[in-house]
Amino acid sequence: MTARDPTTTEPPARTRPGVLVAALCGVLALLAALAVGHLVAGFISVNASPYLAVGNGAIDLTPVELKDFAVRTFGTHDKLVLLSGMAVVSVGTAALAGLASRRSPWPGTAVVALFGVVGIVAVAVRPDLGPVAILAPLASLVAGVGVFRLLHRAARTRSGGRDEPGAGKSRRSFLVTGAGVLAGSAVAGVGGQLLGSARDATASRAAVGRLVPVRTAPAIPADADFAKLGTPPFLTPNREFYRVDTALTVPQVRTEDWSLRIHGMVEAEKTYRYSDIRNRPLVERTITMTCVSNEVGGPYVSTANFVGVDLADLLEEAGVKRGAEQLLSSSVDGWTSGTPVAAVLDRGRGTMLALGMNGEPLPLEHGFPARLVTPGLYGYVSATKWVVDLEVTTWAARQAYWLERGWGEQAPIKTESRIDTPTGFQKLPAGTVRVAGVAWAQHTGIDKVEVRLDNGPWQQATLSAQVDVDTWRMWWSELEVRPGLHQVTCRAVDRSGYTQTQDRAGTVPDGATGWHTITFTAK
Ligand SMILES: Nc1nc2c(c(=O)[nH]1)N[C@H]1C(S)=C(S)[C@@H](COP(=O)(O)O)O[C@H]1N2
Ligand SMILES: [Mo]
Repeated sequence: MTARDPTTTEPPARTRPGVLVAALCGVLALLAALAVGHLVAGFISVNASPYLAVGNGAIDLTPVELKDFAVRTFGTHDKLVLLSGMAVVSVGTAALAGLASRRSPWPGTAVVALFGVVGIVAVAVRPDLGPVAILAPLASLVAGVGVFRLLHRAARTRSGGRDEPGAGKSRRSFLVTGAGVLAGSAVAGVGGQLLGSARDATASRAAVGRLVPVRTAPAIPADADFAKLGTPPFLTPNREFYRVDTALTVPQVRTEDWSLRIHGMVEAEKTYRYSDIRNRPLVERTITMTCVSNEVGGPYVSTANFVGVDLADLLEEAGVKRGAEQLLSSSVDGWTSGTPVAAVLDRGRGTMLALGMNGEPLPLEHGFPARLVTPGLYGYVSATKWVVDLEVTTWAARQAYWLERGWGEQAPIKTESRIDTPTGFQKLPAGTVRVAGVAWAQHTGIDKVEVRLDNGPWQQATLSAQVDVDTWRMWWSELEVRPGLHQVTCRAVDRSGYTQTQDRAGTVPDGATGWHTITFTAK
């Protein structure tokens, strides 16, 4: 190392920043970029926030098998897992970008700019965001590049080596700049969050008040479930109702901003405002919903009292033209679903445009202000949440979200049953063991549930009172077991005479089949 005379007037030499400092340049620039993007998104829409937009883009691009795996493995935590995975990858990349820039700022600048471009693309392709939304990832790009250059300069400005007078000064200048970036990011991030939540739909939901149906659903009899014996309660409380959707953040739609447009193969296009629907005579129906991603024995089945109007009424007002096959419904976030027009117009089925659930306006995550519910069809072809658009069309003309990803066009819910008690690998005293669970065959009804121990003879379980053919039915039975490892299996028979098949099928393309078996130990 050449010694320099500190009194010379030559400009300060640039040295390579240390490894930690270099990595921090990248990570802090990423943080600043995301925070500034989040702040700008606070003025536009939370979904314009680059991190969420990229996450939503990743969800839409994920291969169907992987998504199915994620829903099965992580359940409702699938989104948290995705966001955490993205955090690890982006922080890692940003750190590497910083390290690659110890000599020249250009590699890091390029990577940070590339992050920005990915954010811009992710926002640009979202159907629920207008062109103004691009401002958020654009602000991220500018902030990211600017902050990276700033930190890089602060880290490299030195008058000489480590043990020379200028070194301490440079470290201090990096620390001061870095702390400033950190504080600024925190302010921007929190500001974006506050702005975003000020625009949420919670207050609008609270203002809806009670949705009183003119026709309430029949009261649920006390013997509709065997909750004391280990079945779920008949009605699923809203906060326990399963949730499946592609939205990383719950869409925020206020009743005053909501409208539903009906168009396509109709005689007259119609647009309804929230008050138009709310002021109609409302009906209430008890319906068991099921997700096509529910594995044998899985949790994605729940029951609620839904309040709303008959969707057939609205379609008839618009006048469905001959040749119409598909009702393509769109959510405010661009998700789509295709329901057979025949199923919607079938008065015996009772497809609803629902506003309420279990005595409350729809919870935000279950589709507030309005959603579709169709008894007997899996949710992805029938239950659009945050619904804003209904297009009457054909199957050939339009393909809905999951159909583009390999799932079936027609998706009636399959007859299934599940054991809730005992749970897998539970240890129980030998002797009399109680088995309990649920069975469903929406739109047909459950006729019988049978259980068997260790491939022994089938024995008939006791069924709960039937509430409706569109709802699940609970069952229980008792088995005599000796000490040891045992298996209990159940199967349902529906009212069409069909016995639930033993053949194992996966969830793709139109729902899992097979018998649910639980292994337990008796002592
Ligand atoms: N907007 C929107 N609606 C949607 C979905 C979605 O991803 N986006 N998922 C559907 C699926 S796959 C199911 S099973 C049901 C689940 O409704 P829930 O979350 O209220 O239980 O919503 C349906 N409606
Ligand atoms: Mo689903």
